Amino acid sequence: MSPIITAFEHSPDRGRGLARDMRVRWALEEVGQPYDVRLLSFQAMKEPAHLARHPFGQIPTYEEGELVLFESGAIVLHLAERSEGLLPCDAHARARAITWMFAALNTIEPPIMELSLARILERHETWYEQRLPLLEERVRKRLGELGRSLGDAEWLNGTFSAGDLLMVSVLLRLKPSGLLDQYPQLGAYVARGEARPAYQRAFAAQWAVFEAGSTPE
Ligand code: GTB
Repeated sequence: MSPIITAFEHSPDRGRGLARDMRVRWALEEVGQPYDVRLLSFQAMKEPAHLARHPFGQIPTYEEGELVLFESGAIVLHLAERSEGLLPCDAHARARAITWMFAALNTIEPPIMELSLARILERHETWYEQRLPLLEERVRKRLGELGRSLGDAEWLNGTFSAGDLLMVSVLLRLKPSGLLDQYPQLGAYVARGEARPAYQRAFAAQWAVFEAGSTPE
């Protein structure tokens, strides 16, 4: 039986692939694992059936028989550990790839999320214009450091890994802000991720959900 993931029935990102089921879909596509999707309304996400899968009532979750996981990073790590293609075999290279997974989620994603949430939720606050440069500067600092670390390499750790999958997923959230355009090397890195056939298949799958749910004008 195929594993089941959960995703938004109506994603607020309107099919742009920014919700966190996208990284799980991408990982499933990279390892060639077919999967089913349970689409949830915001209300269903807070009901007992889903809270039994996810203590915080969020998406994505992952069900594989008796095993139920939440947290997109943990799901991607689980998939990467039990398949080939997302983590190198060499022990040191594998540990470094996992380090990049944590770096994506713990060091790069938080300032990007803060900026992104401010742009969406705080736009009309009196202090928004004052706070924005501070939030952007925090993101720029990390982008500069990440760019230096990537250098001229194609991927962060030699070959493509789950570290790149999560890092590209996190950086994609910056697209609407235009900040990524100031770091051409990182822009090219993100474009390489987006060009991967597995990414394209995952994107098309979540786009199909958006299209099916949108009413024609
Ligand atoms: N740390 C968890 C993980 O990585 O899995 C975070 C999961 C999470 O934030 N899930 C969000 C959710 O379920 C969806 S992805 N939110 C509903 C709730 O908390 O009640 C976050 C997200 C939402 C919308 C956009 N967007 O519109 O662009 C992008 C990302």
